[in-house]
Amino acid sequence: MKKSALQKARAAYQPKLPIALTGAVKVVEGRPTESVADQDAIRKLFPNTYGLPEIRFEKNTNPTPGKPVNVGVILSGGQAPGGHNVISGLFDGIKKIHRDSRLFGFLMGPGGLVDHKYIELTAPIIDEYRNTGGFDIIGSGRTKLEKVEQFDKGLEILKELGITAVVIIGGDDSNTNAAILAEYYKEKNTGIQVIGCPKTIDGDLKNNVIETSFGFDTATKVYSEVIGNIQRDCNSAKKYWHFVKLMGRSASHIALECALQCQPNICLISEEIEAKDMSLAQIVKYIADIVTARAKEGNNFGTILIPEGLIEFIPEFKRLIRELNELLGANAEKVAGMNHKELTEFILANLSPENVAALETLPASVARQLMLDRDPHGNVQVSLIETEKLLSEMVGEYLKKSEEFKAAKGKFSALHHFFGYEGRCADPSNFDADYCYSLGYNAAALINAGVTGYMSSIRNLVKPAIQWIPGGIPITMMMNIERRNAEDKPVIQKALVRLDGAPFKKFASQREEWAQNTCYIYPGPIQYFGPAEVCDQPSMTLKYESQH
Ligand code: FBP
Repeated sequence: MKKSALQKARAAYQPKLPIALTGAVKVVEGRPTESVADQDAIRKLFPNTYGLPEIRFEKNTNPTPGKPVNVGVILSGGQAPGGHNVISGLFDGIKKIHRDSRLFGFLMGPGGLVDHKYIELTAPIIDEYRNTGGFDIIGSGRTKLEKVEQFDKGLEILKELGITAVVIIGGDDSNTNAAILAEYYKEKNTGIQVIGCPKTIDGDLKNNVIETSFGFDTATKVYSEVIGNIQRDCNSAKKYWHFVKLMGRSASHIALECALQCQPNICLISEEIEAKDMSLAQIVKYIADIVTARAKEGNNFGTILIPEGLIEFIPEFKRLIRELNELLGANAEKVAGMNHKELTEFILANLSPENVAALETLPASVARQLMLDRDPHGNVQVSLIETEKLLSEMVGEYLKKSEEFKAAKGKFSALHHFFGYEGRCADPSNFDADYCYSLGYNAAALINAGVTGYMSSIRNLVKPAIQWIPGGIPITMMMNIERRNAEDKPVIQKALVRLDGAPFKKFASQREEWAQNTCYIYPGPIQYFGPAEVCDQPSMTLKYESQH
């Protein structure tokens, strides 16, 4: 593979490890755990993996020699910077346990396990990918690993390759499936361990015990660089309003982090909109009022950050999506064979009149996306919905009728951007390079400790890497019961932006100032080499969260 000069220099970067992982480790067990909610139901569903203790690793002064182990690794879901480092950390970790250990990568996501598609990851392959972005070393996919037939099919290849541990690198849904797989393999006495790793740029796989998912740091730094560039252009030309939609599926963590880094004029936070029960019309008015206030001072320009999941949080559309999910989930077999026209007719004939009305307020393209485009987990594919255009069109219409805007001699000209794929495969920041390598190395320690159904956990992340605390968290501890595809399912609780959390409070305390005055920050590109205060900083979200 041909490499850029930066990638060549970057290949030599040695990711930092927590001190506890630098030699042999000692397992320190904490108290038994409980799931975050619905304890009885989760305990019943996971009789073999529920209630296990948290684990912390400490340096071991009296190590016992390790045995060789064959491990399988799977990348699941959307790409996130640092995935290759999780794999290289895992590789180095199992080789450290015993040099005859072997690592197999299942190709193109969980489907590779079921379809028996794999490669052995050897040192020359691993070395090609150290500190690089992307998931191309083995590819990723969104096949849902949830059926017994899939688990049994996977078992065949695991046995054939002598694999006794599988590491699943994924988001909340994939780690939920990792927990189900761990429970099944334990129940069947297969001797196969399953370990999860917290991945997603969305930042919504976090809780009291998992401080952040990997990839969030790099992706938000990439988006913030580009938003900063746009803001500088905006402040130079002073003639456009830039509507910037940012990835993040449901939660608004990415938008919030970019707002803290860039200080745009407006940033919508879906969780706040839901909490305040704001309708689409009220959101439009909120934006139009700020556009008007700036126009009064001759500032006919600005930047607006929009989380991609917004539509799902606006109460009238949330109700609509909930009913659509129930309807499509309950009629899954029936609708499977329908073409778009038949499906649309079926939906319109069966939805409540209130929700048909909500659907009709949307442009046809958005309505179609809500009805028809779902991923394998049944989620609305929010990245396809052009909320930035929907909002700017509605704001434009509102301003055309506004006497106040006319009196201010305001002008409104909008440009649209969507940042998502631009950041998902960037070369990991030093933070993500170190964090991911540690997560992978730590997963090897969890395998060596003989546990299953655990997520690799590295804590104390605002401190220098050497002080990070490695360990493992039972995945069942993060679970609750939620309604999915018309069924109650055990799932890892998604972390939405907390309105009482320090990052949101910081933003809320400053946004009026940012709206009226032009307070842009231009963060510039990620720096990989140079002083620690420039290169080794965690996200602002992590910093503010750790202060409270
Ligand atoms: P994961 O939750 O799998 O990490 O996905 C993150 C994400 O980038 C979301 O932000 C986005 O909505 C989605 O993937 C898009 O996925 P795809 O490219 O498969 O449509």
